[in-house]
Amino acid sequence: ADMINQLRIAIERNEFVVYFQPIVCAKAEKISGYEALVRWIHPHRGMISPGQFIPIAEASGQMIEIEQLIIEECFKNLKLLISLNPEMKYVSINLSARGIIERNIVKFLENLLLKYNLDPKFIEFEVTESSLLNNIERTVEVLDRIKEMGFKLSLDDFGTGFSSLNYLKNLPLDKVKLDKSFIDNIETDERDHLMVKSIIELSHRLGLLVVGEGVETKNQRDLLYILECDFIQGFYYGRPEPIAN
Ligand code: G
Ligand code: G
Ligand code: NA
Ligand code: MN
Repeated sequence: ADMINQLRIAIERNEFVVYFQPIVCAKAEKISGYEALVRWIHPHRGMISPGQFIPIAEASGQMIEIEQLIIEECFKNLKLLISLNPEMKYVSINLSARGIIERNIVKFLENLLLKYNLDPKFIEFEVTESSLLNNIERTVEVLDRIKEMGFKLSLDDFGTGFSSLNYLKNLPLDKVKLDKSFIDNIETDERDHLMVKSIIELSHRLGLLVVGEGVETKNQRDLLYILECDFIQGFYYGRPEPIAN
């Protein structure tokens, strides 16, 4: 209850800061885009990670408001990010299960595009398999709509949920993000290596690009490159960081 109160105050004062982690083109080794990862800067307790407060905010119904603050922050920062790095192509924003089926999400996004005069091609939304489990029909409907508006869409944490292949077939995706758990042992575990190889091949055949997540070593990067993974994200290239301005 205390946390819920503090979150309410945090929303009022917008104590949330968006950090950006680079997503790098595997071939050119240049930054292709950034994933937006939120942090709560509490006035007394300092930085609180999303793993600590998102589950509570989701349960209390506060996530929608927080998510809208985050999305607006990303729209607001986009021009600055582009000016710092003219070659970057998108900012990728996590969308929660509730956020997707929120009644006004489409209208909210339309208004923000107008307010910041932005081209939607610079924004990508990440959805996870588990966030799609309930209300799949409504979810697909909204994601189709978001895609029609010109935003990009990726499937996050791929391989950790259920019915993954079904989603690859039925969602209007541009990219698949291969979960860190597959990458961790790619050098030593033959089966993980084979899974990654097969998922990349399958994704490409379906016309989807692939991001390898949680890449921490040069060797992991090199292996993914050989397997024709399109993009690399992880501490090897950079941690999530606030924009310097
Ligand atoms: O940023 P890591 O640095 O700690 O993020 C932890 C988890 O929180 C990840 O699963 C990530 O997807 C989730 N997360 C981070 N930022 C956001 C956000 O802005 N919105 C949503 N829905 N999830 C986020
Ligand atoms: O669930 P999602 O994939 O959206 O969240 C990404 C999470 O992974 C964030 O918490 C982010 O800080 C973290 N992350 C990104 N790159 C790496 C990495 O190379 N190693 C580790 N351990 N975590 C990473
Ligand atoms: Na993500
Ligand atoms: Mn992920």
